[in-house]
Amino acid sequence: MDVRSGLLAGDKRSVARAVTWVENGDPRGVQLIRDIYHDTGRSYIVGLTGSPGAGKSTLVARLAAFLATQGHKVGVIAVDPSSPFSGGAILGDRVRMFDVSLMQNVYIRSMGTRGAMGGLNRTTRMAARLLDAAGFDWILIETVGAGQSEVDVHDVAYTTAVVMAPGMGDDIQAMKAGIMEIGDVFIINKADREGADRTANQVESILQLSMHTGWNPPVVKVSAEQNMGIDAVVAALERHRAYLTESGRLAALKVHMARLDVLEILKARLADEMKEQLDQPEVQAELEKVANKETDPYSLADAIVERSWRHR
Ligand SMILES: Nc1nc2c(ncn2[C@@H]2O[C@H](COP(=O)(O)OP(=O)(O)OP(=O)(O)O)[C@@H](O)[C@H]2O)c(=O)[nH]1
Ligand SMILES: [Mg+2]
Repeated sequence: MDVRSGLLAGDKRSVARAVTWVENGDPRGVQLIRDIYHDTGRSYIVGLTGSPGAGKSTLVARLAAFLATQGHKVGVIAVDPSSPFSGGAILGDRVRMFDVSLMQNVYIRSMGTRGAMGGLNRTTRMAARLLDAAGFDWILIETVGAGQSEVDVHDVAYTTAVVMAPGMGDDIQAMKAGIMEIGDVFIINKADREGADRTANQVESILQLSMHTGWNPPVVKVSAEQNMGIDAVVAALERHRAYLTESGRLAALKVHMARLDVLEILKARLADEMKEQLDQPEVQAELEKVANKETDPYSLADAIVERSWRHR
């Protein structure tokens, strides 16, 4: 079975190959994305972000199992920018996600910075397209918190869930405003521990102070470890999805992501084209002038851009 047919049939090994191609900037990945693009657009993409140790991986595993039990196909992308490796989960996550990854309707993939041509944002978006084509109707993306990651969750997911744990409430006031603003759903995990109510109340009161138009982010308490409250998280995600769909914001988000995809492609194309110009023999002498400070690099860049436009 070739990778394309395997992917479209939902074969996990084909999905794995395809994601690796995209991750490595392999031309076969580009061709595949072109081929399957029409078959995408059905899956719903949720980003889960939050501080290290908040319980994101545990929660993602529970969510995946819950959704799969309801008959969904669930793809999980764990983005770990600190890891140079990819294609396998980091050890801690692997242990936690091991059982769920054995479920037939669940596919788990971790992505590191290795390769990541065009950045992790783009690679993550493209990996989501592949999972989409493979029939995964829910895609869960785990990333570390705002400002700590190269991945801007808003550029890859429709609904952003911020995962917190008790005790973090004390830091909320001091937290970067960013994380409060990006959340569509706030999840207070480790509700089996003391302080979850207090944290939830703090988050709620901060949310009441901030301006919201059309959507008031809910605060949901769960215990991923004890598998409690997972249904409430799914319900909150479903409500936000309905809100995005009905308000037309989902369509706008998809255009935003399409724009980012095209921008990345254009940047790569232009970079290739300009490198070609730089390699022209006559430019060598001009580069020497820059080196000798007879001219500056901006002026030479201007000249090269102008020349390449004239040649069109
Ligand atoms: N008490 C309690 N512990 C939990 C719960 N969920 C996760 N944990 C524990 O919290 C620790 C961190 O969990 P992870 O799921 O790895 O957290 P994470 O947010 O994915 O962490 P990073 O990926 O390293 O940022 C682990 O020891 C979990 O067993 C919970 O609901 N209750
Ligand atoms: Mg994790």
